[in-house]
Amino acid sequence: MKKKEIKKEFKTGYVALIGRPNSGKSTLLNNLLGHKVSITSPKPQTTRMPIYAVYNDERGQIIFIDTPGIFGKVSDPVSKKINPKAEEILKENVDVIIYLIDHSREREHEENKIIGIIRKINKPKLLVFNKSDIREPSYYPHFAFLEEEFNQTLKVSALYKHNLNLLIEAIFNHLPVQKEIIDSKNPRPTPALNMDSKTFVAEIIREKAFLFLRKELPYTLTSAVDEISNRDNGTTYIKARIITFSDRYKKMIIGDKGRMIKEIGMAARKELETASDRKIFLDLTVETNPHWHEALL
Ligand SMILES: Nc1nc2c(ncn2[C@@H]2O[C@H](COP(=O)(O)OP(=O)(O)OP(=O)(O)O)[C@@H](O)[C@H]2O)c(=O)[nH]1
Ligand SMILES: [Mg+2]
Repeated sequence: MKKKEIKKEFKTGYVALIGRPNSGKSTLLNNLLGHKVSITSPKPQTTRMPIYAVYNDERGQIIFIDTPGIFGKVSDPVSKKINPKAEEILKENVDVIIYLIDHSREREHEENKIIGIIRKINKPKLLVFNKSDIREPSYYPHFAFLEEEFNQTLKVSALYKHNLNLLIEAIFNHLPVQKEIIDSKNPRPTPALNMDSKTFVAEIIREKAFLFLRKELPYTLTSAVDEISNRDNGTTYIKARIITFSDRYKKMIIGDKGRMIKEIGMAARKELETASDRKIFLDLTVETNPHWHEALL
């Protein structure tokens, strides 16, 4: 049998998004793809595990890997689990590295730590300054010395989708010519390659908890979905939990007269209804488990 011919110049490969927490990696991924794959929030350490998602166009196929932000100080048990993950990804099968920098933040030891990690890797690297919509403060000159170490430098705004087409073009310029890795003709059940529906819904709930809860509370919690079922009356029933370290946190997440958990649940439900175009009944409770972080992969 004749082997499937590789389309000329069709390029594919794995592209890792690396950077400090809050630099905008997940926002960039969602807006490059044009749909939500990875949750985002103004709080650092929102992404807790690498997320794989596919971009396809006539030039080829990019498998993006969103990673948890690399941070300097590691003290709590959740951070200890999350922090090594991006570095582990870089040791895997990655074809291009995108180092995303928020130019509106000073270069401190955290950023220097990431520079040290990326320097050791001998692969095509793109230096991407994000948040170009922010004029001041700006610390571009702090990072200018890096330009010669990278294959290409770009300025983008992930949030306002500025220059994202240039970024895709730059990525394709550095990917190898080879046939597609993921079958693009078969529609996928979930937005990310490595997330099932329950995990994706749990992530949406966690995002809303990150948005509404103040201070350190987001770092005390995780979320889990136990059931998703389509009912005869046309609604989808979802049973989910927010799990936190102690009863004290549980009380705060529930809030006065249950107001906080109601707000989190309502925001999650609205987003899920828009995404699925179905009416959702979200049964959301809060529970205490001081050991939940041990299950983090
Ligand atoms: N002004 C502006 N804000 C942005 C831009 N990109 C991202 N943000 C904001 O920056 C914050 C962090 O974005 P995320 O995408 O969650 O950042 P991240 O790098 O994935 O963070 P971690 O998952 O914690 O590592 C959010 O409030 C975003 O809305 C941008 O281009 N301009
Ligand atoms: Mg993220």
